[in-house]
Amino acid sequence: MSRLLVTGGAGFIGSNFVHHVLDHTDHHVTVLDALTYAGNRASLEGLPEDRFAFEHGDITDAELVDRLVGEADAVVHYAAESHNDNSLDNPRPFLDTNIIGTYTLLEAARKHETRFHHISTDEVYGDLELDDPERFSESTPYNPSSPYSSTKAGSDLLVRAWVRSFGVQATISNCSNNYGPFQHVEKFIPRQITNVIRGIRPKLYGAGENVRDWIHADDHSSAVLTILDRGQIGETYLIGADGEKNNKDVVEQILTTMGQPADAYDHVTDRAGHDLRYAIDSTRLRTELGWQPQYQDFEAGLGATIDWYRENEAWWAPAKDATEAFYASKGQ
Ligand code: NAD
Ligand code: TDX
Repeated sequence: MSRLLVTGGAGFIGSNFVHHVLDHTDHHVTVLDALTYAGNRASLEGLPEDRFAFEHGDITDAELVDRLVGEADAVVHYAAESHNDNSLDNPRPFLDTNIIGTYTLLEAARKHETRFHHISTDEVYGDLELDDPERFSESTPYNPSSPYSSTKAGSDLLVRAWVRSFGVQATISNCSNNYGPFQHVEKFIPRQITNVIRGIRPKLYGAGENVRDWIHADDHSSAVLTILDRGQIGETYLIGADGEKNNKDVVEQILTTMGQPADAYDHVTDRAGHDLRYAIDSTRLRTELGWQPQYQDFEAGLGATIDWYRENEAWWAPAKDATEAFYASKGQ
């Protein structure tokens, strides 16, 4: 049994991870989360009280972080400002949380000699052409495009430096786009599902040719647990499930699954600097650590996600109007 400190555990992927850990292991979990607009305490309801604790606080709070890291056997660091569109509007919180927050955690892990796993993204590698036969791998050079992805790249480099300079026992994973329950309605898939539920036409940026490599959040969780168990200290592992799809196909699939005509969507203003394509080669994780994704069927996973949003309107409704007002102000 281990005591895990999970930062950002009230967010989308962090909460999926907490549920996964409590369902599949006997670890104890403490979540540290600032409950920003993206955090939702309701994503952590019904968890076993003897194995779960919640701390409301900020990862830039060095005193709090020092205490919590000192009490943990391992830190799994999900907390971040995570939305590209917000980073184009106001980059500052991305620097504070993604850079200073990660630094604050690393200093505590260094002091207490605590195992550290850093959650990152494939966006640190920039983007690929649609017809590029190569995919991102552990040796792809960093080339981030947005304020969000540049702060994630910066946080990854801090982790690498703290490993090399101070001997921090850290691993890093860079994952592709996640989908599943508990994702904020600002993100692509939940935005379109909840638009259809509300009778609003889905909104596709630009021509919709951009490709994302989709993985179910539960598969991301099993990969992170695998790296925590068997990952080599100081190493990076890419997480992906061979789920490349362009945005237009995803919107059409949402519409048809929800009983609407496949073309009942609008093209809206494109994202500035919009990355064209992400694609992950997760060979290393599969061959060296023996991980396999369980959700191989995107259509089935998307269908279950649509059902979840239909059944959990009380979870997402409070954020919907403000999110759409923000997008409307940008012509999106
Ligand atoms: P999210 O925005 O849904 O959740 C982020 C969580 O962090 C929220 O609960 C928020 O309250 C918390 N948080 C933010 N700032 C904080 C601070 N200063 N102190 C404490 N808590 C704070 O994000 P997500 O989509 O779940 O992403 C989680 C992690 O996974 C991020 O590091 C992100 O870069 C990475 N990631 C996400 C994806 C994806 O598809 N969403 C893919 C790859 C990697
Ligand atoms: O309304 C929309 N219409 C649209 O066409 C929205 C919100 C998005 N899009 C497009 C932009 C992207 O090509 O859909 C794609 C996915 O957009 P997001 O959900 O914003 O994700 P992305 O920018 O790809 O980043 C996500 O994956 C990597 C996460 O938000 C990041 O945290 C993660 O690092």
